[in-house]
Parts: sequence; C-alpha cells; structure tokens
Amino acid sequence: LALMSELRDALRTNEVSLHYQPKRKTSDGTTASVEALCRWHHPVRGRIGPDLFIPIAEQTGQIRALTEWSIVKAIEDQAAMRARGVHIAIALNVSGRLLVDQAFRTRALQLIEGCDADLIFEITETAVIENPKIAAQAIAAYRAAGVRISIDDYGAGLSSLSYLKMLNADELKIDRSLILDVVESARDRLIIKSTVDLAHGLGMTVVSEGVETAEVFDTLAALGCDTIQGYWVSRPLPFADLVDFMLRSD
Ligand code: G
Ligand code: G
Ligand code: NA
Ligand code: MN
Repeated sequence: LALMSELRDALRTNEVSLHYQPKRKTSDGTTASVEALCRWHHPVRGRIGPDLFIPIAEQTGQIRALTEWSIVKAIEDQAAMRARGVHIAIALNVSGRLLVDQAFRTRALQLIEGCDADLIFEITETAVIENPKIAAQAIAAYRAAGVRISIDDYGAGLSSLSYLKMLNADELKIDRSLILDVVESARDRLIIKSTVDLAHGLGMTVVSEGVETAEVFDTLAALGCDTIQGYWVSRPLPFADLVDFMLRSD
C-alpha cells in the first residue's frame, strides 16, 4: 500500500505513461483504433505491471485519478498525432465501478467536451456493475458526447449476455480465452460465429483480442470479426513507436 501513496505523485512526474496497442480492421488492414494501456516505471522499483497496480488502484479508489489522467494524456497524444497527419481513435479502459460513478462522469465529460477527441471507453469488469439504470444513463451521456462504448473481456468469467441487455454499446470485445482454440475446435468456432452474429444483429462491431498467430487471425476474419488485436498485429507500443507504426502502415 506504500506503493499506492506513490501513485498520485507518479501521475504528476511522468513515471506513468500510456502505451498503445493497435486494433486492425480485417476488411482492409487499416488500424481501426488503438487501446491505451498504463505502464508505471518506478525510479527505484523499476517496472510495475498494471496487473499489479490496477487492482490495488481499484480497491483504494485511485483508479478515478488514474483514469482521469489517462483521458487527459490520450487527448494530448491524439492531438500530437493529428498535428503529424495521423488520425486515430483511442480506446481507454474504464472499470464498471467508474462507469456508475457520478463524480467521474462529470469530470470525464468536462475533459472531453469542447475538444474534438475521438475516444472509445472499454468497459472492463462489467461484473461489478450493480446499478444497470445508472450504467445506461452514463453510457447515453458518453455517447451523446461522441464517445463510443466497448464491452471488454466478453465471454470471460461473469461477463455475460445480461451485459448485452444492460449496456448499449458500439463494440463487443471477445475475450482472449474464447479464441485460444478457434483453429482446432469446430465447437469454439461455432461459439465465436454465434457471438459475432448476435453482436452484428445488435448493431455492434466485433473485435477479438489476444491474437498471436496468422492462423487465428485468418480464422477469426472468416468468422466475421471486424477487428483484431494482439501480438500478431502489434504489441502495445510507446507513443513514439505508435506514431512510426501509423505512418508506416496506413
Ligand atoms: O497492459 P497489460 O498489458 O499488461 O494490462 C494488464 C491489465 O491492466 C489489463 O487487464 C488491462 O485492461 C489493465 N489496464 C491497463 N491499463 C489500464 C487503465 O488505464 N485502466 C484500467 N482500468 N485498466 C488498465
Ligand atoms: O483486460 P484487457 O483486455 O484490457 O487486457 C489486455 C491485456 O492483454 C494486456 O495485458 C495486454 O498487454 C495483453 N495482450 C495484448 N495482446 C496480447 C496477445 O496477443 N497475447 C497475450 N497473451 N496477451 C496480450
Ligand atoms: Na481493455
Ligand atoms: Mn480485454
């Protein structure tokens, strides 16, 4: 927990940065958007992974400051890319708890309104959403402000059909656990195909995450996935490398 008292300072001193992982369209190979992922380079402890500090930030409530910082940083990076002729939507991870946090909503909308940001909120940990009514209102407010909504980690753990009913989203993000055996297993392909058809029927685009090979990429493309993310397309990249990636690929 000593760590967490340092997080607030870390946000001010640029110890925390955003890396960006591209999502590639299967139709034409262009980049649909990039997902921002936090990295913490501690001056003494070295690299601290988000899998360690995000859960603690959630528990201590610092996830709000971290996510607000991410919005500011992403808007800044997006503007810097635009100045170099690169336009790309940026996806930010927003936990289910923050989705229903009124103070966060007010602040997030303040940060977004009035600048021509192109953002997507990936709603993570949908399992913790205990107030569907407030979640729906928040989603409507974000969409009215031009923010697209993605349901993250779909099909994993407790993220289920009820979230499709509850959350009016633009994108469905299929969890990596569901696509691992998609090349070998006809049963898994059927599950993906049905999920893709369901999402398309509800007006959502579908992205698969965690794709590490060409075979999995091609299989998912054939099953109708609109967008693919994973090491096969690109690892999460520091900002400078992202700019190079975008200038090279699109
Ligand atoms: O970035 P990986 O590269 O290691 O991320 C590990 C986990 O941390 C993932 O579940 C990812 O969604 C989460 N994560 C990374 N950055 C953020 C962030 O800014 N906010 C939230 N809520 N989760 C994040
Ligand atoms: O929870 P979320 O889906 O936001 O987390 C994404 C996590 O998955 C990050 O930790 C990211 O670094 C990781 N990731 C991204 N692409 C791949 C991949 O192709 N394979 C694996 N194993 N992990 C990936
Ligand atoms: Na995510
Ligand atoms: Mn995910």
